[in-house]
Amino acid sequence: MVTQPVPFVGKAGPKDDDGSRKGGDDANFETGTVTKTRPKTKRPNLYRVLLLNDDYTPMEFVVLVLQDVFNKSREDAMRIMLHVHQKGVGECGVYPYEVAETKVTRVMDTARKNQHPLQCVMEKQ
Ligand code: TYC
Repeated sequence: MVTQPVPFVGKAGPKDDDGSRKGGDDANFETGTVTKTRPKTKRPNLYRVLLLNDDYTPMEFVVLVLQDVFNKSREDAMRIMLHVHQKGVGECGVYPYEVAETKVTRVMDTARKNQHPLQCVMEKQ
């Protein structure tokens, strides 16, 4: 685990389940400095995966892709497909970079194999 020293700022910061403050106090008696050490957690950048409308891909194919690649229920898949059909673009989900990239690739690969022009893109949220 990577840790980073953070200035001790009194009664602030996140609590553990038992209500106590996270991390222990690390006193440096040479400098008289008190720091807290906490695990360095990074929130991943998130990406929206979008489907684009076209005039040729069958509705049923789009619904099956949404169920298979994005784990949507039949009802949600139908709703998203109709939204894309009517508005031109729609969100299938929001994921960390590599997950989003894999889903885009799966959609594009299955569309190409079935000779449909369906387009799927990702954008930073
Ligand atoms: N517009 C297509 C049709 O009428 C259906 C469709 C929906 C295509 C969503 C792509 O992302 C899409 N057959």
